[in-house]
Amino acid sequence: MATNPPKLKTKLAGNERLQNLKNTFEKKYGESPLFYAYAPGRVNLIGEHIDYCGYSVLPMAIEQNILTAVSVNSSGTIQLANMNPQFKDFTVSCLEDIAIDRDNPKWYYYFLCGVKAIQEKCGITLSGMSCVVDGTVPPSSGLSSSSALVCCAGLVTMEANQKSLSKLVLAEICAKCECYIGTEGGGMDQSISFLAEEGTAKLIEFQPLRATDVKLPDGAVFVISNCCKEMNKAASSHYNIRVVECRIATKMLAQARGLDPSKLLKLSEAQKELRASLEEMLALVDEVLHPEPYTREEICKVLHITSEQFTTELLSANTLHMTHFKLHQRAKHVYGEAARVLQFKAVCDSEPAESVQLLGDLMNQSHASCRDLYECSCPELDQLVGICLKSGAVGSRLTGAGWGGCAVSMVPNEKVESFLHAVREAYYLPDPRRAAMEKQSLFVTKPGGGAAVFLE
Ligand code: ADP
Ligand code: NG1
Repeated sequence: MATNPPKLKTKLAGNERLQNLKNTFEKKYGESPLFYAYAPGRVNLIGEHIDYCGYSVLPMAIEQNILTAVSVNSSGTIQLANMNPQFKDFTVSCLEDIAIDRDNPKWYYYFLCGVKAIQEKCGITLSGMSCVVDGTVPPSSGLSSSSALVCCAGLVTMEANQKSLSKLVLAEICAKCECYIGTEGGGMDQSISFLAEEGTAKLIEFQPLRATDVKLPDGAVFVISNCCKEMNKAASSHYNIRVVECRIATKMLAQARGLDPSKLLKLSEAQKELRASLEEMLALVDEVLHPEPYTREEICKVLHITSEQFTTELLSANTLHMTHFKLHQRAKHVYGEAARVLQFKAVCDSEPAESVQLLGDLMNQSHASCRDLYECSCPELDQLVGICLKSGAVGSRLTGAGWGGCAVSMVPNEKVESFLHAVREAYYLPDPRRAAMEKQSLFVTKPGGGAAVFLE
């Protein structure tokens, strides 16, 4: 259904975070906020690094979010401030096109991605705004702080300019606009940030974008644990390298089966064109792609393209340096992970007696695939996942982009207390830096609601 994000009445009394935000806003701008908006972060339960290949994913929104207080004015500028002093103030003209510097991914450029989404969609001259942002999603930790910020900014800009867009449209345009920061993301994070509903995880499908409820089993909870190593996607090329490898693998599979590779970009498109099952695609990968890394020369030869075409058509700005490409391993992960998402959903739907164990097994297989085939884990995450499993989790895996950030574990209800205690003892307390971060790094999470506007 094409519904808009909700507008809720809220009381400031008793809400310390909103009250603090309001006080800071008033001190800074000498007026009261007109409204507030928030957008949640998310934890992806299964389906890693497959959204940009066109495959469905299974996230849920978390309680941590980006919250913004806003007033509207005729200054011709957008003024941005942040409750966290690490994120410096920024002012930009809203009468011109919004420029985003992808070589320098400062926090306000993420906000401006959301602003730009509305400017482009509605084709309007934007109103001036004053904003103060307050975030509780740990940055660069796989819980989607960047997209929560982009989505919150999109919602703020829509509301400030009195436009009306559905959650689906907002999710689509924010996903497209976050790419201006330089990462070629797939749209999972923006979709769940707008389409989440309290109490349920969602299967997110793409083209067309759709979100379906997934009822999680009653016998277990999901626990997030941060390995305390950050990985900023836009400031590194890890993420886009994987996007590029998947794009090239698509073309190599297409070429081997007599399809026109120039027309296909995503591994799901190759599957669709070949009318094959995921199992058949896995067999095709084994048959067609070799496990040794491919060189540029070999790929150009197979695809009958020049080195210049290779650079302009296949690479992105921050992957121009790449010389070797692991196509077999990446494609194996993607088709295998896409199948695991469908199996996870099927178990949740059919609720067999051994649901928790079956889901845990799928999560463990997902982590192994991310670690060994997709190589998006890191020693800290592997250590943490190992500790979580030893501490009573039935399944544990990295969540989000990886190379740092968080793991998500499925823990039977009766073991939660002993699990938290054991992980604290084994992973956090022995290291003073981790110990200092433990409170915000290890917590039980439940499916939360999506982005909303608040009025006092
Ligand atoms: P994630 O996996 O959390 O989405 P990214 O590395 O993609 O991580 O993005 C993190 C960036 O998002 C930060 O470096 C910062 O620029 C921005 N960001 C995250 N949280 C906030 C916040 N509360 N306020 C301002 N900017 C934020
Ligand atoms: P995080 O971990 O939030 O940075 C990123 C991508 C997702 C998805 C996951 C891996 C963006 C904004 N987010 O999420 O689209 O590909 O990695 O599954 O690029």
